[in-house]
Amino acid sequence: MEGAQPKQKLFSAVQPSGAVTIGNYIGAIRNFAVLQDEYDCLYAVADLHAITVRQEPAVLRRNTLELLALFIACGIDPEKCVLFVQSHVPAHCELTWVLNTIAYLGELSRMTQFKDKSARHAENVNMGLMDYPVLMASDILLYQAALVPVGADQKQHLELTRDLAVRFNNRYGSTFTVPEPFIPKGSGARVMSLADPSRKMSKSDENPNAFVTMSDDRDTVLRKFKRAVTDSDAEVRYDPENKPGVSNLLTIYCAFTGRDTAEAEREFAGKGYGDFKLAVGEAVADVLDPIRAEKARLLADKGYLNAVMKRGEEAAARIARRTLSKVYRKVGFYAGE
Ligand code: ATP
Ligand code: LTN
Repeated sequence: MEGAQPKQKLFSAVQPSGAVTIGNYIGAIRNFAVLQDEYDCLYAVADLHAITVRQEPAVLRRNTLELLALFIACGIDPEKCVLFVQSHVPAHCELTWVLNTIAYLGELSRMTQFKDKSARHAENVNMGLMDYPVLMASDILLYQAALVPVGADQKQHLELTRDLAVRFNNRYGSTFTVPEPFIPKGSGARVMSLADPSRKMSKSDENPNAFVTMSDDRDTVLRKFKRAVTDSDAEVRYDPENKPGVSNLLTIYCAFTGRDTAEAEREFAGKGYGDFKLAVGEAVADVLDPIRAEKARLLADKGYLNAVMKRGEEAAARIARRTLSKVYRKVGFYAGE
């Protein structure tokens, strides 16, 4: 019966830490719009997370607005969802402090992303980098989210979030909803680098040909796919073990066209890699072109974006405050008589 059951809450976020890649899009952002009718969705621009690696202040400010515009251009409707900037809602930092007291150094230092980023930013292994998953847990738990759409690389952080929620609930009484990850099925959950298909596609890769960003124009997209690493046996076949480059291109092709792997293999049977790469590039550019145009249109209307942000902040803060008050009460903070 329509309206009989309140919708479940869903939360996700993306860091404004640079150009958003087609990996971010396939693994996360694309699903945000798909889920908005079925769930009560909150989506954040995770600027607090972004400063765990060094950011240029003016660039961070610009990227925050760009990411908000991109969310909307990718189909997230600010009338249906709560769309906000993480640092605008102080409860994220406040809950992080409390959760820090039940998070163990051992579990945080074991996180793959912490180990990776510590190695990549050896000159700046700061506390924030280690505490990153606790802040992420706070994001999710503040809104009592049941579902969290993320790419496969965030699964470990989701598990930690669940552990912290259960630990808190056991110690202080039922407070938090224990969330489930929502990871896209199959290989689309992890888009690999075009230059080295053994690594995930990452916007912080030093080689710009390794990734395609959501703002790359058609020529750039086609050029990057033309240069993508494949192999020497000239057969378009899905075999991630032995043909990681071609398999990654097939994954991308299928994600952008809605075809399944077998269909795509048939389509390119007997064709060379040149034709295949061109078709992948065109499929991607066909999706990116209208998104890029819509994003540019939105960025020209700052007043609108600021209004969306403000409305999102108010709605998010209201929900977050409720959870935080409950947490403060449970841990024994004196609130007056
Ligand atoms: P970086 O690559 O700089 O470490 P990131 O892209 O992993 O950053 P976010 O911008 O916060 O970090 O990621 C946003 C979302 O995109 C997350 O849900 C993440 O799981 C997803 N994601 C990131 N890279 C990929 C990828 N290569 N394939 C699929 N999903 C991805
Ligand atoms: N760490 C995430 C971004 C992020 C996030 C969240 C995702 C920050 N807070 C809460 C889901 C829920 C990443 O994708 N790199």
